[in-house]
Parts: sequence; C-alpha cells; structure tokens
Amino acid sequence: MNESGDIVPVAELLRQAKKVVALTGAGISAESGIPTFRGKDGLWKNYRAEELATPYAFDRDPTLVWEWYNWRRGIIAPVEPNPGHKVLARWEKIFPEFTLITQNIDGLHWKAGSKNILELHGNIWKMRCTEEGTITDNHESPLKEIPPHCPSCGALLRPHVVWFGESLSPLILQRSFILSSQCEVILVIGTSAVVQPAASLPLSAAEAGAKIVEINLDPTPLTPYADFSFRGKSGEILPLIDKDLRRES
Ligand code: BV8
Repeated sequence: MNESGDIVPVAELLRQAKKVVALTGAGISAESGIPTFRGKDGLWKNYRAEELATPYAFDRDPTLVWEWYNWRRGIIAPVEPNPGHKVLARWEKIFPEFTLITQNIDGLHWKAGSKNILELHGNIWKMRCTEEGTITDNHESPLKEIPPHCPSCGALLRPHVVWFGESLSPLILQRSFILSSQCEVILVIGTSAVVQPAASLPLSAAEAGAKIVEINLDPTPLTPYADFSFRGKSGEILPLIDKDLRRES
C-alpha cells in the first residue's frame, strides 16, 4: 500500500487495464459544494442523515423527511460537476470497459456526461408512489407540495432512494459485485467506506485480484487494503492521474 500515493505507477496500472471500476461516495461531490454525509457540514437542523434516511423516520414524519430532501435538492440543483466527475466521464470513453458505481443520489455523474452508471442508493430527482410503486422524475426545487402526493392515486410520494434498513435493488447490487470481481483496477473515491453493502465491493474486487486505488482526504477502514492510497481532493488528484494517462497515449 502506497500511503503517499504516486501518480505515475497508478497511471501505468491504468494504462495496462481493460476493465476498470470506480466506486464513488459523497466526497467526490464535496468540491461541487454538496455537504458530505458524515462531514461537519452534513447536519440539517441538528439531525444526522442516519436519523432521517430511514423508512421509520418517513412513516413517523413524512413532512420532516421531505423538508430535508427539499433542502438537499435546493443545494444540489444549481451546482455543477467538478473536475473529478468530469475525468470519470472521460474515462468511460478511453477504457474498453469502465463502470461507475456510485453511492451518491445527487445525479452529478449524469450531469458530467457519464452514461454507464450504477446508482446503488437511488436518485434524489426521482420519486416513487408509496401505493403504486411507479417511479417519476421530478426536478421541482423548491417542491410545490410537501409532502408530495401521487397525481394519479393521491398516495404519498417518497424519494426513490435506498434508506438505511432497506435493501438495495438486487439487480444493481448483483451487477456491481460481478463487475467489481471482474475488474483489474477499482478506484474508491470520496467514501468513508462504512456503509454496507457498498463498502464490500472493493474487498470483493481485491479478492478476485484487482488493485485498489483509494482517493480520500482521510484514511478509511479500506486504506490498509489499498494498493495505492492518495490523501487529497478527488477534484485535484483525478485530473493529475488523467494528465499522466494522456502523456503516453
Ligand atoms: C442493506 C441514500 C440489507 C439515502 C444512503 C453490515 C454491517 C454493518 C451495518 C450494516 C450491514 N448491512 C447493512 C447494514 C446497515 C446499513 C449500514 O451500512 N450502516 C452503516 C452506517 C454501518 N446499511 C443499510 O441499511 C443498507 N441496506 O444493507 O440492506 C439490510 C436490510 C435490513 C437490515 C440490515 C440489512 C442501505 C444503505 C444505503 C443507505 N442510503 N443514501 C440518502 O442519501 O438520503 S447511504 C449514504 O451514505 C449516502 O448514499 C452516502 O453516499 C453513503 C456513504 O457515505 P459516503 O458516501 O462514504 O459519505 P461520507 O460523508 O460518509 O464520507 C465522505 C468521504 O469523502 C469521507 O471519507 C471524506 O474524507 C471524503 N472526502 C470529503 N471531501 C473529499 C473527500 N474525498 C476526496 N475528495 C474530497 N474533496
């Protein structure tokens, strides 16, 4: 594991790779101005995300939970992808097989031009009817009605995201584990690596022989298993790796 991180060997590793996976967390959107989950600016009205992002919180007080999502939608709506998002969008075009697996629900990878995205935890711009299960896109910010109701049956709408205590989509999860166990390099970017089952993806990649490249401001529980671990901002480190990658080609 290379604590200081070195751009050159990582770029060399990537130049040899055909199948690459990137797993991103809230940290990759921090430089776009979106508070991370567990960072100091992540609180809202003194609630922690884990207290609000649950089915129990929604059952108990759907208005409070929707006020929190309305606040987050208001923060996310005007922001732009940063250089870290943009490098990953470009890499989709240069590697024979590149898959972006994100824990984020902010939609910034789509906005940056990535197409091959697995959204493990859903998307804040989608809503789901609690009765019919229908999923609709909704980009209203601020929301006209809190909590919003289904236009066809009148039932409560919920954010189409995965809350704590809820299972992820089996299809997306299975595909994420298959692709992680087939890749040669998995980049783990801006995640505290504590939320399961996402946090198990890099380990299953490593078990199948992949190299782990971590990019994070701080060490995480994954750091001891990483072949390379960069301490710094993903919006600065990813462009440095990309620049070295372009140097040769
Ligand atoms: C499930 C959507 C089956 C909602 C989210 C096994 C062991 C222990 C616990 C569990 C387990 N299995 C299940 C659990 C429970 C739970 C869990 O993992 N709890 C944790 C807290 C211990 N998991 C679940 O409930 C999952 N469901 O497993 O189903 C099941 C069913 C019933 C009972 C049991 C099991 C569902 C998890 C999904 C939860 N939903 N989001 C919403 O967003 O509103 S998770 C949420 O956390 C976000 O998606 C976020 O992306 C994700 C992970 O957080 P991070 O992305 O890592 O963000 P964080 O702030 O923590 O870290 C940011 C990092 O970036 C930091 O390290 C920071 O240093 C770094 N950083 C900051 N700036 C930068 C940077 N790095 C680089 N550059 C920068 N500029």
